[in-house]
Amino acid sequence: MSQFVSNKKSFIAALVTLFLALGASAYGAARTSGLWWMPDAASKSGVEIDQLTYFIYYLTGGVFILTQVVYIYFLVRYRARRGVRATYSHGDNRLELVWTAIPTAIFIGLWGYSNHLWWDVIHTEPPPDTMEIAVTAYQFGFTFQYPGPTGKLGRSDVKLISTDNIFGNDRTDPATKEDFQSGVLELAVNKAVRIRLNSKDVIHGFYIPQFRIYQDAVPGRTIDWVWFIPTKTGSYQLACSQLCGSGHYNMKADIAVVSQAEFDKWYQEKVAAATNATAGTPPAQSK
Ligand SMILES: [Cu+2]
Repeated sequence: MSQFVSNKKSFIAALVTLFLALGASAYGAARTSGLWWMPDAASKSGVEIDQLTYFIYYLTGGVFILTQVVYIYFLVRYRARRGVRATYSHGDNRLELVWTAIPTAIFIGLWGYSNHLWWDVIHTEPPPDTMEIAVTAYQFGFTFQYPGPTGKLGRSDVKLISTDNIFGNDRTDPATKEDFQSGVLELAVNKAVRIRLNSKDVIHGFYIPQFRIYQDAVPGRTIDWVWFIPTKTGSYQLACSQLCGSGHYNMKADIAVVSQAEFDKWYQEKVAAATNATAGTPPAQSK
């Protein structure tokens, strides 16, 4: 019997070790903040979304602790004891009303708060100087298209999306001719960006944890209501968050949030390279 128990113990120990070893490698990925918490918010609406998350977290955490304390107190205080008769209670309507009304009021308040926040994050029009960037998700990557010097992204249509026209550009629109493409999502800090999101094939996810943004890219549909303001310079990763095929695990793109001056320099280089390519001269050196 003791042999059996000892075998069982070592088996459990081996399992725990295995899980810890697997867990350690899963956490080997680079992180920008603590191990057990969300990465630091790096967008304006991300900070607001975090405030709502923390508010709900501390509210429900407080209620949890309070109810558990009362629960344990009652368990101990009214435990079965020799010589003490149990009493039967029919309940109390006034109490019932109170503990139904308070949570209801809290839930309605949370609905109002989150609805207001969501309106601010998504439905409000972005500032007038917002740059629109087209994003196409495909098996297995993301690609970006920026507006040319006039600042206006050319027209596109999902019906025109094909292998040679991954953004579905409408080539009859003159603005399309000056658009240029990039494999990196280069953004200027504190400058609003609106994305025009398309998928070439299946459903993908446009997911940037640090910006607290997640939006599906759906084939046959252009999604143009997501906008955000990056607030911290740095390198981030755009990841696909919808299981979209065998290469899903590696479907990602780099995001570089840089100063306005650095962005302008990058933008000028890209525009010059695109112009030279159209003119038939070799493109200038660019990132
Ligand atoms: Cu994907």
